[in-house]
Amino acid sequence: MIPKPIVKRSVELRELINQYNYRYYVLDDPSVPDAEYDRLLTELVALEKNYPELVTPDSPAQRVGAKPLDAFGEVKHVIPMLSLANAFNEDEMEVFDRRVRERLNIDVVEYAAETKLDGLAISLLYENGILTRGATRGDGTTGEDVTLNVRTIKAIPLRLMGNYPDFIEVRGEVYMSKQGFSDLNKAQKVKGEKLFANPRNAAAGSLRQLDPHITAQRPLLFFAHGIGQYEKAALPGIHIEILKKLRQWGLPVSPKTKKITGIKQCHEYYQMIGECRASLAYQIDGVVFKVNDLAQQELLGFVSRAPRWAIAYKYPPEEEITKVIDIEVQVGRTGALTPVARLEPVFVGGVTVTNATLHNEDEVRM
Ligand code: 5U1
Repeated sequence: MIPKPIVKRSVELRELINQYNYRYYVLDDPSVPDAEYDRLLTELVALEKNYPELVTPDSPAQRVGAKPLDAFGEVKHVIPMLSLANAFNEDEMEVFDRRVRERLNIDVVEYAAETKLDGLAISLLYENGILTRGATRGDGTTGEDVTLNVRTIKAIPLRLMGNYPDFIEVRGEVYMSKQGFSDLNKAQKVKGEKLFANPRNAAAGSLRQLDPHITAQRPLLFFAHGIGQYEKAALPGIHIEILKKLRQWGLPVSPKTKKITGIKQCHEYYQMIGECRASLAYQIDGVVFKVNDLAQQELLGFVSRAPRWAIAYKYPPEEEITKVIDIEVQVGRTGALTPVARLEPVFVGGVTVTNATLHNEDEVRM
């Protein structure tokens, strides 16, 4: 028999740690210093080590612990994970809005406006409030089972809070902040290990590790932006309201998400996010507009693996000016010669760039 005060303390610790996680990752409003959080987690790990009967799979002390896998299993997405059609300028955005209005036979469309993170699409399954599966998008129909790795991401709750439905599939993006990426590359350099080209590659490479202990050391974050399978009766019929629910259940949702009306507000949102893009803690490559009403989404349907009710309005790549200090010629394994420019370090898109492969002689000469 485990002494009652020990059981009580373990329950208390789990609740406190989950609450602190919520404040940190969902509300972006930390309520305790990191050292205090670490102290409580260490205490819980020790309790669960001394009394293994106390262990519950959703305990915050059980995020890491699994042995490395030989390979990832396959996951079939019951509802395919779609991609998004793109707009690259105002005209293309207006064509999208006009088509939506025409198909729905309405004058003005209400949209949910979101930032488009440059991360890795992921599906999270919660059964009776417990995270039971995490899967990558893969080809949209079949992804990889990365449950053990997803469990190590502190921003992803192992147990939902409040009045959650019995069954829900949450979809979103696993990503790395610009700072997390820079710190990771510094640490990789010190260890003499491979550097990542950008935060997206770093997030993807970290989530696809066969050893969850490695994933656990990587600064991965998560934003939810939608749902897959769900019980219809359990959720509101408005996308923005669903995101509010996800947030209440403990899932991080981008604070930039906004309800807007009509194409003029689409342009204003695009402009507003564009102006603060460089100062965001994470990389985005555009904004996403989704028809807010789920019944209207259903009427609009899909075309070639992309919904007709959503569009990604892309920003041009971030640009900076720097000086070429030198050009070296690298010899590949096959003997191919590649000129590489050594650059005066320049900070662009959250990354310090020091080298550039020179693929196109015409552009280099300009
Ligand atoms: N914010 C956001 N990103 N993103 C990517 N929402 C969102 N929705 C997506 C994708 C691929 O797809 C659904 C519209 C199907």
